[in-house]
Amino acid sequence: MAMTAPRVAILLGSDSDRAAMDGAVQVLTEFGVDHELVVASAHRAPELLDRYARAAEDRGIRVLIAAAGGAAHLAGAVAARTVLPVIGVPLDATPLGGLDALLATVQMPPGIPVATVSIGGWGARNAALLAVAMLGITDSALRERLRAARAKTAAAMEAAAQETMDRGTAGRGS
Ligand code: RP5
Repeated sequence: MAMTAPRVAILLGSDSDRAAMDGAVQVLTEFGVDHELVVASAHRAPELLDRYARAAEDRGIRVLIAAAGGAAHLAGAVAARTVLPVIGVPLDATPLGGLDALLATVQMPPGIPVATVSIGGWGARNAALLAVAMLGITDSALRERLRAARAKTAAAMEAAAQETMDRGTAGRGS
């Protein structure tokens, strides 16, 4: 673990969660947001997780993304140890398809919140986009990059819809 930290940390419950979080790494990289990825299981390495979560703020981390499958207490365990915002990504790692992790992550009792996103790859991307939006509160350049990315997506959809309508008009003839 580096002494000076990036702004976003992605915590994984297991090394086997790595591929599921590729989308988060991709989004953060696209937005130029420095990040680190750490495997720190809440139940298999509780002391590592404890040290990591408690040190995060002083190291300069501003948002934590915690991804885990099964009885996914990782995000809640992290949130209990820091006042930084924690985004939980429930992963599909068991025959229950991620519903187990979703319920474990989203159903935090009042007092210690976890911002829970959708299961698996969708959640991975959305967690990173939410982290970008959170950092954008104080980083106006990043906020503008997020605005531009959304405008680009909307413009691409407008163009595709227009093309479909044009094709339909051409198909009907005059
Ligand atoms: C959870 O159990 C991890 O987050 C992972 O999704 C799941 C399986 O972990 P491994 O047995 O593959 O290490 O703690």
